[in-house]
Amino acid sequence: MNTKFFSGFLAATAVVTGVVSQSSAASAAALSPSDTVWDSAQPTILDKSQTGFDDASYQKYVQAESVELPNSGQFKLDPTKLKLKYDYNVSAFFINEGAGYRNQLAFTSKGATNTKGLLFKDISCEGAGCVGAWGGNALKLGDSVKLGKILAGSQLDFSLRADGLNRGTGANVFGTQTAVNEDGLQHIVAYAVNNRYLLLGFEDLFGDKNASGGKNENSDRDFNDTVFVVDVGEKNVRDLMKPVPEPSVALSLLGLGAASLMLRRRQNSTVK
Ligand SMILES: [Ca+2]
Ligand SMILES: [Ca+2]
Ligand SMILES: [Ca+2]
Repeated sequence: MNTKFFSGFLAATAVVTGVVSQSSAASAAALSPSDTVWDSAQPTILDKSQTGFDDASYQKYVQAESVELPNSGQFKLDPTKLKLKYDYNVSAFFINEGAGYRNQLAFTSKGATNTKGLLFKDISCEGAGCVGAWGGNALKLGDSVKLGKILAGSQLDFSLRADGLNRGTGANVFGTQTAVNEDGLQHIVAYAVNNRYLLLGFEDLFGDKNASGGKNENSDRDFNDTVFVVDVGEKNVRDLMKPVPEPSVALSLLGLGAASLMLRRRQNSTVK
């Protein structure tokens, strides 16, 4: 376990409130745990030597394990409103996973392009650079899958089947719509990074922080359980950044440096 390599979702300034505007976009709902998409074969994975994608610069946004997520300092997006204004051949890139669960990730596109598909069937990562070592070694940092060409006017959405590889149809599925998640909680954060890529992080544990009993899983709310980047093209990213910028996320590079130093000194913390 090498959490010291990860400087975390940084920024000592603003704390994520767990509130990303969740109004509207009712059309986007999480896939059900029994959706056939989860039974699909793993789509072709391209590694970073094939795509030229550099995951290294995104590892600093991977939150230290079990530490509640502060703000990334990047531009926060509403993950329920990832609507593309321009056609683009979209890809998703695996950044890291701080999760013992064997999570699965899928997407939907609604609108001009109506489709859905599995992205990663077994989100497990062991070895150099991985947050943990909990079994499974299906992905390497920077591995990617193509979503295909998504036409302008389509809305992208993402669903996580938590520990779906083990739990199958009995697993929880968390999506971007807080109100639709069974625990009524936010399970994904989304940022625009460097005005160029979307960075998303899922929380895979059911329930509120440290809640137990019932379906609760003593969640840490660290939102690092599946961290991935989506390439929708720079023009789409800039378009998504247009509405309602949040003053609280004014970029603080000084804060970033300080947080990185502090977190590099952090010793291993409890694994969730
Ligand atoms: Ca975690
Ligand atoms: Ca895992
Ligand atoms: Ca977690």
